[in-house]
Amino acid sequence: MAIYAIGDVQGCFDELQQLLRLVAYDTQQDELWFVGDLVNRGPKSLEVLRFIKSLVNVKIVLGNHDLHLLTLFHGQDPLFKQHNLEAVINAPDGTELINWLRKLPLLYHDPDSGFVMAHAGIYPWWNLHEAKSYAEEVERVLASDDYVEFLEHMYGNKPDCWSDNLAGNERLRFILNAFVRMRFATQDGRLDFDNVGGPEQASAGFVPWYEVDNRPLADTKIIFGHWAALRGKVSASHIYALDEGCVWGGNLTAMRLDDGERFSVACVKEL
Ligand SMILES: [Mn+2]
Repeated sequence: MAIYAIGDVQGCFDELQQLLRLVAYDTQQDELWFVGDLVNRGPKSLEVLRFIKSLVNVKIVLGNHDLHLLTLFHGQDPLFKQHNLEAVINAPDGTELINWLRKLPLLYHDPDSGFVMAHAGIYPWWNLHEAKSYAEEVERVLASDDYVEFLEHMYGNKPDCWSDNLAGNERLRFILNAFVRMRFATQDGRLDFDNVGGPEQASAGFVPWYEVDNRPLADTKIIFGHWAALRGKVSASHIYALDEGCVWGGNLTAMRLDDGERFSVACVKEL
């Protein structure tokens, strides 16, 4: 049995199938992990959702594009105009897919392998216990019957710094943003939600979140996606970036957790 962690699929269904053939994926024996952003931008989001939902041995965390889909499905304007998710929104099994999606976690920790997975990473000042407990606060709301009301308050770049005193929607928004949108942080706790560039484009005073000093999780193996500009390359130890930007003409990548070997397929260009 092997575990393969797979980067942001973003609707790249054909590349996902190619990748699974490349690793000789065995549905019975192997386990797949997905770092989130299953949908949007790529051509086959509906096929990706149906396929991943059908898997038995699978662990998934939510990404920001998956959350955009929830918002769009409920007819709200997500302040994020570009999408090609109509096929999911209009699908006969759309409600079923949405109800499955919104109950997925923000954080997954596997005690056996020691790996932790979250779409954008773990806020550098949280230990594992805190990260799990804060993730659960948002997961409970998304899984609840009145989650649509929360979607209206989900968007925004403030607050950009954690405080134990945060409450209500501000608290939930910060936790969610940290798990699904984080890239750069200052050494004193602030996140930059605007800059989508690579590490060399950090604004003054900001570093990639995994380079913050004295992270409590410095010795924990963290798998994340989201940051396509990294192209899978991070120099920090125990940090595994899996988004190699398939949807931007890069690769879709899987990492075998047992030995760290990476497998990639190139983006299929639509003619
Ligand atoms: Mn993302």
